[in-house]
Amino acid sequence: MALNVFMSPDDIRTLFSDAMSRMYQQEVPQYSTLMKLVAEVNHETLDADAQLAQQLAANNEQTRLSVERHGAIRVGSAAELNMLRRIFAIMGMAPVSYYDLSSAGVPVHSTAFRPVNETSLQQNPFRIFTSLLRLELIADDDLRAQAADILAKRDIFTSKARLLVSQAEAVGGLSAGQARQFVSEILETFRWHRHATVSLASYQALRQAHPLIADVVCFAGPHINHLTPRTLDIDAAQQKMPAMGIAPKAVIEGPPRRQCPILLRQTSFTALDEPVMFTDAQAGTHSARFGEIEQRGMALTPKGRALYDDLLNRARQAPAAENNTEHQHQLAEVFAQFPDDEHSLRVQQLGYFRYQLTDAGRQQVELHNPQLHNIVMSQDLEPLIQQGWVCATPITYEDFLPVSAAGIFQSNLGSSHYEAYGENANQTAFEQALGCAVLGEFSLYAKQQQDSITQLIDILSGEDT
Ligand code: OOG
Ligand code: NI
Repeated sequence: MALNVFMSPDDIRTLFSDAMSRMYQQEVPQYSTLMKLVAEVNHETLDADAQLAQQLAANNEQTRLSVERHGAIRVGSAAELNMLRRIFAIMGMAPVSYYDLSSAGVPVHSTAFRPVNETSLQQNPFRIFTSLLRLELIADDDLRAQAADILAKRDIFTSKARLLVSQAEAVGGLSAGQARQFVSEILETFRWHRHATVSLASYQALRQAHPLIADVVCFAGPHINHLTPRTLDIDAAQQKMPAMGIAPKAVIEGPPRRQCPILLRQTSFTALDEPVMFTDAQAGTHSARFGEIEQRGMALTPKGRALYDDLLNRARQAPAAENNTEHQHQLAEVFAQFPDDEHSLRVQQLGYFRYQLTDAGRQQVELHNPQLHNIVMSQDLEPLIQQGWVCATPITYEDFLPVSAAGIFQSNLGSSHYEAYGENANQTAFEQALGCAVLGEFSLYAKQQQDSITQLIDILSGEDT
């Protein structure tokens, strides 16, 4: 089959992201409300903030904003995770980063499947935070064996989905028709099931061990548990949620509000209590599915991230705040030590930037300004930025934060408190289940930054014609 008859992985991902969004809007109407609210806030924010609008334009991010979202699923076995990796690969989504949630009392470890190259991210950055249940953390032997047994018996993929994955792998892609069929087949895996696959008593026993275990083990598949649109002003969105009938969680996770947003800020509404039928015809409820919104800022270098982690730890040592206003106030005080202007963030190498020639810079190249040559030789871009010949735009953070993710998980586990499982990270076991190593987020951002510099230097040295 000739290459050009395949639908591009980016286009398949967009079909999938749209289909998931439509399905979740039908399943969880509050998600539609959130989408409307976010669209409204984004519109108002862009109208009021010309600089932000310009930054999005410089990063080619205006188009992706309206389709941008992430989702989350939880699977029960190595085989399930492995198959998901193959499915997501067809949509141009690769596993990035390893997240250990066990230290926060959640018996899973995770990765995020997402596009990694710049054009794919610009088109549609759809990400799926994917967690694998760690049965070895269930203390009770019988319960652990029972859970393993239930999981071993289920197949969360349709046979057509399996067939299309093998075909795509064999020939290197899917035709448009196959791609549409593929998306509709894999949608089945993420659908909500009102009927549990176990009796009420089994459900209760697993739930007693940990609600998350029950969520993963007792259903026919890994229902999508939230979809998250990206807002440009999470404080405004959080404030507007109650008026639209949605009660947000107590605090916004992540860094405080800043002039130069960093990493990721998130808020959510708590999981719905939904009716479930058990195999012994008993009725009950289960809560798994919720809504979330996020605001994305600049990706940080390892040095910037270390500072973030350090300040966040310090802020978390203070007694928990009563409400979000107070929490944000406490955070802001501690984070006063994190530089908040682009120049400092750049020269102290705390964040990643994309370097591009400005129109004024292009003119200088055309005029063969000899100053350019000297600057290129010195490998120092700052003078060019000062002259206005080069602009540096923050690179958007595309990943997740383990402490925030733990906060989101926990806000959905009800009022009970769950003890940490101790230092239990096991990236090797996770990667073995996955079938490959996860990519490191820092090297991806460093490459984006370096690619922009290489391109720029080529133009400045007249090597790009
Ligand atoms: C995933 C929670 C993590 C995020 O945005 O940090 C997450 C889950 O509850 O399965 O989605
Ligand atoms: Ni999320």
